[in-house]
Amino acid sequence: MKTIASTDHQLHFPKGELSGGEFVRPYECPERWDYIVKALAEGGFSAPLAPDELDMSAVRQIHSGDYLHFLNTAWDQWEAEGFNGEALPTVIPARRMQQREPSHIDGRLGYFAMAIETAITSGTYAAAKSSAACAQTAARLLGPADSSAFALCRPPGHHAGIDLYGGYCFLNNAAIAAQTLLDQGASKIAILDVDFHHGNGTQDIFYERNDVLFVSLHGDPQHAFPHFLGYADEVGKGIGEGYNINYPMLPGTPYSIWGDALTDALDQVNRYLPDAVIISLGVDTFEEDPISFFKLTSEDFTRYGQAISALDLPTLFVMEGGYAVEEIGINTRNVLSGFLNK
Ligand code: OKP
Ligand code: ZN
Repeated sequence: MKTIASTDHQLHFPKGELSGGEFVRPYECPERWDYIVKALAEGGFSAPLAPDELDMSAVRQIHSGDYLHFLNTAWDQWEAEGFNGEALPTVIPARRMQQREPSHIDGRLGYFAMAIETAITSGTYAAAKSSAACAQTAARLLGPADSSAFALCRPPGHHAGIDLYGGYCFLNNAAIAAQTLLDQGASKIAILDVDFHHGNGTQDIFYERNDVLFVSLHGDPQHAFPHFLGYADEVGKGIGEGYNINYPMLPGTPYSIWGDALTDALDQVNRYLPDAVIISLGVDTFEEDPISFFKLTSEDFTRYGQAISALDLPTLFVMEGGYAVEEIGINTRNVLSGFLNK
């Protein structure tokens, strides 16, 4: 299995994340990437390949033009305003307020934010584009020679919606990969999101479409970020009805319960008869993850990698979260080795 990864991820390294009312060193940090590369090398995986240049045509089908313009200009406008810190929103268009993009950068940040912990810095958009390029290049690899691939994306993508950033995400890498496969001639793609957090962005993007099935296993939004999406009664809309499936689970969920949800989710993917499956791979379901509440062990990652391989479909793994940094490499590798049965 080839890995696509870019050192340009380093262009995004905010100093602070707003957490528990304090600025802390971001959980989503550059070393996450290093630990994964190291564990893959130690496991005998081939060295990562750099992505091709991002083709924006797939990106423009996923994200709105005003949102992409915002990402392209936010940092420069923030700097021009003379602010000293990293760009964070402070005001949000809440209920009964105007959903209209203002000119001032404070208003623009709030208009496009779905959460306010995530800073934009000078290199953020370049890093986000390199991350999306990894997913797109890996998607293009899928074919007779490569039945699976791993896109080592950083920053992650599944919280980024049509016109929303936050939860460490700016461009929805998995969605861009799915659109790339559709543009290449696939007719149906399934996205299975096993990150601890609900993939609100991916759900948003495909909610009214039936050419992408979105299935997500995650912490119940009553108890877990992103709190405002991810309930089981969100089933899709219009022609998309029936093509969105959520499995919210409670604090303390062990593999005995999570694995049953996965079995059901894999059945749903099978029934859809997709041309390929994209796994939004977050390993923050790990028992020692500092910001999550499932109880999967390192061995459980191998087990579920094996279960995914039984789909017998072209499979693209797209990296999302995982914040137990010293274990992120092992846990990620275990999923991929389980999948490859090695
Ligand atoms: C990104 B991905 C918990 C705050 C959560 C944001 C989490 C983003 C996760 N107190 N903050 O899905 O792994
Ligand atoms: Zn997550």
